[in-house]
Formats: sequence, C-alpha cells, structure tokens
Amino acid sequence: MKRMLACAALFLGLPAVHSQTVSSPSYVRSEVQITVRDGVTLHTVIFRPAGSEKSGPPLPFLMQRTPYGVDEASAKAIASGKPELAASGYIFVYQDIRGRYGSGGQFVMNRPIVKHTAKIDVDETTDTRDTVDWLLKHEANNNGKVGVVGISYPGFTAIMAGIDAHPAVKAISPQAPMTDIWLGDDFFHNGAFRQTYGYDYVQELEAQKTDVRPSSKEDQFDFFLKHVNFAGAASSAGMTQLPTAKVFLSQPSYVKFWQDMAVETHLGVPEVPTLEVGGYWDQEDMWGPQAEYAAMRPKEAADDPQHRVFLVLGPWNHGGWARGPGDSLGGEFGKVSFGGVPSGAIYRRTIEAPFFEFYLKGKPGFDLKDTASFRSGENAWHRYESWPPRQGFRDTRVYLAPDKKLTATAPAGAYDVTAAAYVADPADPVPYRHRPVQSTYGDGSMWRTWLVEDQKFVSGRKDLANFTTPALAAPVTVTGDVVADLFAATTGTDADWIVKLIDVYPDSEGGYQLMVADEILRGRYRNSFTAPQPVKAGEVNEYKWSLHGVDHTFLPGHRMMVEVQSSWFPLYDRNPQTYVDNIMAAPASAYKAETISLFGSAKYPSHLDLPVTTDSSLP
Ligand code: PG9
Repeated sequence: MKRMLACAALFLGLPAVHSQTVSSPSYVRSEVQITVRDGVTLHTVIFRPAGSEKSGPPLPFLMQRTPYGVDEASAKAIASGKPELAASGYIFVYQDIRGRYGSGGQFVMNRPIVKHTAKIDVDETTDTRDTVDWLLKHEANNNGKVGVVGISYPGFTAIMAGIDAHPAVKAISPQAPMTDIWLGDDFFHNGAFRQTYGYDYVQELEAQKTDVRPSSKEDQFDFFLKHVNFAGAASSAGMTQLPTAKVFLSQPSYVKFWQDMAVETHLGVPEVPTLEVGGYWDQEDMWGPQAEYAAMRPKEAADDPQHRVFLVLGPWNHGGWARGPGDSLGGEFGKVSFGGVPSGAIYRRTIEAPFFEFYLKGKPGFDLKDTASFRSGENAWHRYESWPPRQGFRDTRVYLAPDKKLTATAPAGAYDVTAAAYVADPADPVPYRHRPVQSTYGDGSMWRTWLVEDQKFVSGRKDLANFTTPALAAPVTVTGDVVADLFAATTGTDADWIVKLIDVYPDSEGGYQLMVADEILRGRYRNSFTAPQPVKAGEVNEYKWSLHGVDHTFLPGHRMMVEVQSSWFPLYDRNPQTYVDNIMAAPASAYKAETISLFGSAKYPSHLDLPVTTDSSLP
C-alpha cells in the first residue's frame, strides 16, 4: 500500500492533513501528526464513518498504538477484524508510537513509566493522554469516550492507556501484552534468555525505524551452536550496539533496567474497565495477561460493584483470537482440534464486541462477570468467579517416581531415591521444535505453532526424563496454575530446568503428545532473580516455579506425562552447566556434559502441583 506522508512541518498538531474516501465508501481516512507535550509528533491515521462528523449520533474512539506501522490499516481490515464494532459505528484510530515509522522522537523498547515531573518526562501513558486530548478536541461529533485495544506490543500500549488514565479512556483491552519481559514474556523466562527471539526482534525494531524481519536460510540450531554464545551470534550480526542487545549482553540478571520495564508493579485497582486476553499456547506473551490480571484483581474489593478487570483465556497462539474461527491450532508437526467449536469467533462476537459496546456506548450485552476460559480436551467455554477458580476445584499432586512412573501416590519411606538420571550435553542440546529452525518470522517459519508440535520428536531422547500415568479411566481436568517442584542435583555448577506437562493421546489417535503447560527455570536463579548463585555439584536442591495457567481435560484413554529436560535450543541459549558470571559470553571451555539426577523420595518428593476438579481422580 502506498504510504501517505503527512506534511509534518506544516501541520503539526492541526486537524487531519490528508483526507480521502477509501475503497469502502463507508469510511473517511485521514492522517495527522499529533504534537505531544515535549514537541514530538505522533503519526496517526483515523478512519471514521463517512458523514459521521456532521450527522448521526456522536461516536466513541477505538484506538490502537503500535510500533509496527499504521499505513496498512484499512477499512477492509476493520470490517473483517471487528465487524460488530464496524457496523455499530466507531472512530478507529491507529498511531505509530514514538520513534517508529512516521512518528518523531526516540523509540525505547518497552519504554518504562517515568515520574512526570517535567515536560520532557514522557512515556506511553503521557503519549496516550496527549493523543486523547487532541482527538477529543479535533474530531467532530465524538461522544467523549475512548477505548484502547491491541495485541502484544500494542497490548502493552493498551495497558499503558489504563495507567494514570485520561478521564475519557473508558475501556481498555490489553491482549497478549508483554508485562515483564525478563520474568515471563518475550526476552527471558525465569532468567533463561530467549536468544532466537531477542536476536530477531531487537534487529527488527532497533536497527531502523521500520520493521525489517531477519530471515536466514541457515538452520538457527546450527547458527547459534556455531557461535557458542549470544555474544558471538550478536557480533556476527553487527547488533551488539543496539540498545536492548547491549543490555542483554551486559546485564542478564533481573537488574533495575529490566525491573523498570515491568508493568505489573504499576498496576493497582484498575482505573478503567480492563479486558485481558491471552492464549494458552501463546509462543510469545502467554504470561502477560495472566500476570496483569493477577496484579489487579486482588486489589479490587470483593463486593465492589465496580468490578473492572476481566480475563479471557483461550486455546490460541499469539493473537490467535483475532483471526480465523479458532477451531484448531497447529500444522505439519502437530495439530490440536477443539471439537469444531469456533473459540475465536465466539470470543470476538460474545465478549470483545459487547465489552466495548457496553463501556463506550452504554449498550447492554456484556455479561462476563470475571473470567471466561476455553477448556481444551472437553472443548467448551467455562466462566469463573475469578482466576484461578477455587469453587469446584482442589489441589492435588503428581509425583515423579522410579521406572518412569507418574503417580498421585506420595513416595513413602525410601530416602534419596533417584527417580531418574540423564546426561545433559550442551554440545547436543534438545531442540525445542522440529529442525530446521527458521528465523522467528522468516520464510516458512513454524514458530507460531511450535507449542503444539507433537513432543514425540524428542521424548525418546536419552538426555531427558519422562514420567507417565497409566491410561486414565475417567477424565481429569486441570484448571489453574500448575507448579513444578523438583528436587534435583547436577554434577555441574549450574543447570537449566524445563518441565513440560503433556497429554498423551491413545495410540488409536496417533499417540500425539500435546504440551499443555511448560516453563523453564535457570538454576542459578533458584533463590533469587537478582542475585544468581552457583549450584554446588552433587547437592540436592529444590527448584520450584510456575508453569502458569491451564484449563485442560485429559480424556479417558489418554495418559498424563511430565517431561524434564535441561535445554530447549535454540530458543533458549545453552546453559554451559559450569557457573560463569555471564552466560552471554561463556567461553567454549565452560560447556560441559553433566549428569542430572531427579529425586523421587519421601525426603525429596519431586512433583507437580495440579489444581483439578473435585471429581477428578488421578491414578
Ligand atoms: N511479542 C512481540 C513483542 C516482542 C518484544 C517486546 C514486546 C512485544 C509482539 O508481538 O509485539
């Protein structure tokens, strides 16, 4: 699409500089540079129903602020993406955030919230407020109400619109927002560095003002192995001076830089009604919506009639709720079907559209009390009084036991029994998805659906351990946060711990091994994310971390499997397994094969905590 350049110098802060009726006769598209408090101009594209500026009811705004460019926004995309809202009548606003595409100023990745003591103290909250001020003043016949919506980075800008919010902001929907980029979203998970993502995304956003997605023909598994560590890979791409890469390389722990970016610490009682949306198989920001909801929800009084934070979790990958019917997920290497239920279409029609209609136009129809979650396996929507739900659920455990068994029976008597041992060799790390591993957003990339790849492709390896129940006689439904609690030792002085909860389908259904929960913990951070510590070789340590929210029924005939491994490559950089201060620059000599022992005794009962329905019974 031809990019329309606004005559910025001439029209700063003035009403729309270009207007044209686009292919859909029902919208007028205008383009404007909005000047914010420090003089920077933000490139903004506005679509409003033709004639609505002069006649008809005043309309609310629905805004999205993005680093990905707004020139592609079109009436056609609005009509297909948000048909109910398009039909109802909104002024749709798209804005390039500071420093990206047509906007001025400097781009700062996940720009932290600052104290607003001077005019130059700006962040995404102030840019939103100044934009809202401008819209209210300059767009005729508006109803004084603004909604803000967005997925992923635009999800982050949506939550920013709800912090120190402009009084006209009446509803926000952060969808897959990244919330804490170090703890659980795009760049690190529990201290383990997501090197392929960091490598590709930082180049995409920080090397220039517009997106350029790195695309290599080389298997990224070979590429990252060959460069030993992230410092090597980053140097080969000439990206070591890009701002975020610099910090990856120099400050890999949870230092102030990363803490300042975290959103959850800024969230109190929600200032405006907030619809958080996330996918159970989101390969990028699965954690963000759950974390934001968890930060806000407990701060609301139980009996507050102004209940304002809502959560929707569904069977989707990153942004999957916004496109297609959502009745299945996956591709060549594994596909899960949701029994013909169009989960995404249902969400868009019955939750998202009514949410904005209610808060921005006062129309009835939004009846979500708190949480809506799609339960896979059973393949049905459920509504809960809060997340994770408590009523009708109980906490249970499954234990890792010798002979590859997974059992609900707690180990008794025996001390220091090794449930399993394996040798983890950084020279031959466990792939996280089928090879070749394409660049994240490169040609033919299988990135978007890797979380549902059939785990059979690795589960027979010798450098991991798995534990399985017998075939279930009755359904077992797990709803809520799954927590891994391992007692383990290594012959090395550092290690990564990856736990995957897997639904093993019956042989008659191909024996598909579907991951339903998974997460990594970098061993050096077992006691503190800010003060990493070596592990003492041979010492048994407890490693406990959350695998996040799940809503899944293991059907009769299926088996539940827990798999433990020590690498997930090349998505996560390799842990050399010898403690070095900075893994980003670990020398080749530090990478050593080590023996990992998992314990399964009364003294060291490695297990998973599972919230299950009260009628679920585990073997
Ligand atoms: N997941 C993307 C992201 C990366 C890094 C920071 C913020 C967001 C995205 O899809 O926008």
